[in-house]
Amino acid sequence: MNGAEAMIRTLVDAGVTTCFTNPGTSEMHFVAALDTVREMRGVLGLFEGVVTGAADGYARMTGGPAATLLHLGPGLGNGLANLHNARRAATPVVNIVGDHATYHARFDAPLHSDIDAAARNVSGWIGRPEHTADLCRVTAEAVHAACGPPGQVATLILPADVSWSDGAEPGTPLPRRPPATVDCDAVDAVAKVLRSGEPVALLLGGSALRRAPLAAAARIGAGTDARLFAETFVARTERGAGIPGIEKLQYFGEMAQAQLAGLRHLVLVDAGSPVSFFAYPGKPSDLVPGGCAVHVLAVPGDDAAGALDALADIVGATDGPTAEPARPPRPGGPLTGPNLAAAIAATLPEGAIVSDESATASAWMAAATAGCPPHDWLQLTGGAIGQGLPVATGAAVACPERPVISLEADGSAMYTIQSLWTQARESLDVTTVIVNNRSYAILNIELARTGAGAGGPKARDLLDLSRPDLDFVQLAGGMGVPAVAVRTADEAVAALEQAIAEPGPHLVEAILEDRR
Ligand SMILES: Cc1ncc(C[n+]2csc(CCOP(=O)(O)OP(=O)(O)O)c2C)c(N)n1
Ligand SMILES: [Mg+2]
Repeated sequence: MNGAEAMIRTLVDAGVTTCFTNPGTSEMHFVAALDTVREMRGVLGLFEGVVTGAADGYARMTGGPAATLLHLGPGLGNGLANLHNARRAATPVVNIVGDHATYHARFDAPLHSDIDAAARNVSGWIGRPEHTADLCRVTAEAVHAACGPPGQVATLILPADVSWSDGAEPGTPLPRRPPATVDCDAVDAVAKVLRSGEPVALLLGGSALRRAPLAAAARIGAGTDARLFAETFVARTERGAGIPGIEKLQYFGEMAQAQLAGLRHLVLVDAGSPVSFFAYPGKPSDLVPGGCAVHVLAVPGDDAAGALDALADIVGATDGPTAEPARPPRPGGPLTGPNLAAAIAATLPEGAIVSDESATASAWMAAATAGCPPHDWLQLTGGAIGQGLPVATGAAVACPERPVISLEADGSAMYTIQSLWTQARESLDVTTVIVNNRSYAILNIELARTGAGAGGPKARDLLDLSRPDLDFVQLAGGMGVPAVAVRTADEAVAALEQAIAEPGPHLVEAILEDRR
């Protein structure tokens, strides 16, 4: 058996059965071997940012990694932004990067570059097997490293001759590790803080925003005076009617500061200590109020749900509040941001997976859907835009039985618009809603906030997406995705209902009246 075939068998045996790829010559033996291992699915992405973002979305929904297959340093480079987002999401990814044959490197052929240097920035683990005999052991280690917990990007650099040579045997999967139990002393210490009578809040992130830990957190909130916050950008939140809804820390630092003002204790539950997303002249980076002590209940990789349960048993009520069922009425009138959000909330199917990269429209979307039937909400975790469409694609591959709604701002959409082609190729049930404000609207706000001034015509031109207007209906049509443009709230509701009712991918281009 050659290295490639044995490697794919090793991946499958370790539970990695989907490979998102954009391959090249150095990956041809891996590509050929896919036909010898029935259980491995290959999914083509037409840009590496689609491949890496799809692997992220897939793993957010399955909990286990997909593999990527990228073409040397440039392919990895193209995929880097969404690997950065995956790293910030603590997503497990087995990131396979093909390389030249070991003996070819010294000739410095055109595609040769320092792959390790590029990989280091996003990878928690890097392996480079030099011999076919080692390949499957290293592959099993890569899966093990990717899974954590916490999940991480494990990059396996695969020289072409290691892949094509014979003499490989599939490797034995390594056992998956469970999350680490938080010890009783740490739980007791936080219980004491909660009983201190001083103003205290829990900040939940990562694994703590799923249904069970949210229920435990709500019990703690109901049994004490503790306030509950969720991190601003989270890989996956379970939300909707019957699930506790938790106030998010706001994106803008001064708003987050106002939310946290007066606290004497902040308890982190799989969350980072809050910091401003960017530095602004004269404004603080650290958002923890002066005189507020920071405590850690659970770090990434810990059993945050178990820790919250134990804490709730000590200080919590038997039950906590959950979100009331509430759908806004179908909106009418012009297509404003809030009206579009209401149209989405009026039509959101139960069990939907929402990939939210709607940028300035996101707050409306989240507020309008809070009481919709239960659904998952996937966000941009690392600030590198161009993630929403790939994440939606990967989530749809992972969960073919669930509808995926991809809320996508126009500017962000254009980074990885090729995702639509993969959605068509794979017949994925994704409804993409393009929030078209013909603008990098957030940057118009940031221009003022950073103190850079109001911006002259040259500056404003760089934040404007007109001349020519992007036509997403044509872009989608050219990639095999049926699409319609809507300009009123009624049209939006009708288009969404049709797109959601029909299987397969659809795109609704929502042309907002209140453009910036
Ligand atoms: C990879 C990457 N490049 C550039 C940026 C800077 N950036 C942040 S928001 C933004 C524009 C967002 O515009 P759009 O997606 O249309 O959302 P809107 O602000 O209009 O709601 C840009 C270019 C970024 N965050 N990530
Ligand atoms: Mg925009």
